Amino acid sequence: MNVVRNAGLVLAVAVAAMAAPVLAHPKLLSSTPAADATAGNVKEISLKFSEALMGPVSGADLMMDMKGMEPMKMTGLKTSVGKDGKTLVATLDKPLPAGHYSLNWHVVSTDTHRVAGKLAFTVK
Ligand SMILES: [Cu+2]
Repeated sequence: MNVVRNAGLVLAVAVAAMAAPVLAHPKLLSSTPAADATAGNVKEISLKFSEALMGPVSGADLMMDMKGMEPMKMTGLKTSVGKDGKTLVATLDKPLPAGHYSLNWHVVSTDTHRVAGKLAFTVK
């Protein structure tokens, strides 16, 4: 009886230990511009995450979306990790022209977990 009960306890502890790192997946907390927002004079896009990021393997592509056309990749985008270590910052040489955009981002947290997503916004 005791052996069976202890085996169950050991298993429960092992499952809890395995589940713990999942909590450390980088989660997007907020962004500027915000998702689906309309903004003016956008020269920088920042995404704040819940975990510290590894800069060299985190990045993003900015696409301009036009009706009836393939999304056009915007050139000159540079990405880096902000001073807080948890913000992905994408900067442009000059403010974006008016239009609809999608930022396809990917980040790797310091626990090596990779998460990707898409941020859509409009520039007026
Ligand atoms: Cu993780």
